[in-house]
Order: sequence, then C-alpha cells, then structure tokens
Amino acid sequence: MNKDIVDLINNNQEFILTSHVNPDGDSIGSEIALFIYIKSLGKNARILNYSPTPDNYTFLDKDKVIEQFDETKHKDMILNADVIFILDTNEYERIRTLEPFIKLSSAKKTVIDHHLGFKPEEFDYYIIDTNSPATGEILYRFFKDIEINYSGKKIINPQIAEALYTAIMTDTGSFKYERTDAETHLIISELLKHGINPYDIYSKVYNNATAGKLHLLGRFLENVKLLYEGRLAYSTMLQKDFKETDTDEYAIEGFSTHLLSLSTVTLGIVFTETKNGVKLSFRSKGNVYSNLLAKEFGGGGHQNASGAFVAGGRINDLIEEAVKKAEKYLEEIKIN
Ligand SMILES: [Mn+2]
Repeated sequence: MNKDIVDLINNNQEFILTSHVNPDGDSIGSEIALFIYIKSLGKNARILNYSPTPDNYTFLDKDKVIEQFDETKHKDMILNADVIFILDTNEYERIRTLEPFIKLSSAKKTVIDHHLGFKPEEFDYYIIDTNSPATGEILYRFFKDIEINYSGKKIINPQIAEALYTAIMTDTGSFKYERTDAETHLIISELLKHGINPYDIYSKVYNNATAGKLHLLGRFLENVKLLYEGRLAYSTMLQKDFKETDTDEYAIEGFSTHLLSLSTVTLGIVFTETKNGVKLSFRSKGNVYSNLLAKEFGGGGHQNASGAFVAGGRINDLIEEAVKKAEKYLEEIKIN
C-alpha cells in the first residue's frame, strides 16, 4: 500500500478527509492524525464529517479543523479535490449526504479501514486490513514506514500520538477486544514515548457522563431480557427514554458491553427507536458472527460488532423478528 499512498499524497495538493456518521474515537483520531501529516507537507486539507464531533472527542481537534458537512459550502470543494480519504468507513451509506458528491468528484478516492464492505472497484486505492483492531493502527504503520523508508524524518509528534492512541484505545475497548495483540501493545508503547497520558485520555473519553446518561443506563439495564438459556441478551431504548432523561441516541454508546458482561451470553442486541426508524446494534463473543444477523436486516459490520438500520420499522415487530432470526447464530462456529 504504502508507496502508492506516499506518492498520492506527495503528488497532489487538495485533500478531503471524511469518516462515518456518528464518528467514534477511531474516526476522529484517524482523521486528525492524517490531517496533521498532510498539512505538514504544505498541502491543503479539510476534514468534512456528516455528524458533529461528539463532545468527548473534541479534545483531539485542538485547532478546530473538523467541519460539519454543509452542501452549499463544501460541495465544490469535494468536486474539485485532488484526493479524498474515507477513513474507518466500510460503506458509502455511512457517509450519508457526502456520498453523491464524493461519487461525482474527479478526485482519487482512497479508503483506509479495518472492516470489509466497500466495493474495491469503486475506489482508486482500497486499503483494508481486517487484522487491525483500528484504522489508527493502520495509519501508525503507514507513518512508521514513511519515517523509515521514504522521508527519514519523524512524522509522529505528540498530537498525532494522542490521536492514534485514542483511535486504538476506543476501538479495542481499552485494549481488550479481539484483534488486540502483541503488536497493538508495542504500537501503544511507542506512542506513549511521546509523553501522552493514558489516564488523561481515558478520562476525557469515558469519564464524561451526565446524570441523564446514568439514568438512561439504569433504564437500559432494567430492560435487559435473556433468551435461549441466557445466550441471547437484548435491551430496548425508546424515544421516551431519551426525552425523559434529557439525553439522545448518542448517549447509549458503550451500553452494549453490559449485555456481553453476562457469562452465558454469546450475542447481545440493542434496539433503539429513532425518529425515523429502528437501529439494531449487535455485539458478540468469539466466533459468533453477529454481522451475518445484521445482514439479514440490510446492515453489516464485522464478526463481533455490527449494526443495521430499518427505516420506518416498528420496534416491537423488529424485536420479534430479530430474536427469532438470532437463534441460528448463537453457537460458536468452530474452525479447525
Ligand atoms: Mn474503527
């Protein structure tokens, strides 16, 4: 991958970076890290996201460079860009209203992600590493390769280190999910040498709850249902839950881990009623393929974390349907 991308960056001037709807630590961290690198070469770059940056990740955007996509303001910028990087995103649908302009743009389009999804033929460069637990880890290796083999100059500075650390910390569930391996820890060790503070970063990302969020979590836990000898756990969040706790749908990020904390559970589902449909989030343990179930609802993702959105769907119907369909995915698939 690297030589092509090194040349792509060196030989162009106008860059657009984007990532998925409801960005997470890996999206924002990866965008900031790549942005700083591109800018350091004297190029122009903009980060355009469909969603605003969640409050707990704004510390990464020290110079407030991330912009929320606005069609009138940014359309021409996208159409006329030289290169567009789509980070941590595996399908066009997840960049929402940016999709038509990116498709129309004459820019060279590059995907860097750790999920399968996009059709490679729709892109000029398609860098997918499903062994990486985070896009931030792919970028770390990219930067190290440039430092060693191409530029001889140090790329990773404290700000990039903080962004990549946050990307990897959040996408590995603080270094515990599948695909967290020795290399991940070695990379983290290298990043820590830049003087970043793990406790400080963790606090900024996770110790930011409001009373409303705790009350919402209370409801979420109260609503947990267990089925199939305790192998399936699910919970439901309704619009009234958000209204009554003065929160919104973004507040449930991370709640699904509570479902997997039950020892018997292999698959957890969170059903969220939104204003225009129902969101289904699937989480699983080991070789339980949650993404196959997500696919049955027109969604996708990877083995242990996936999701689907059913526009206009009714939540009770979807719970019934998903519970029924889930049964055949609850057993681990043994691979010899
Ligand atoms: Mn990611």
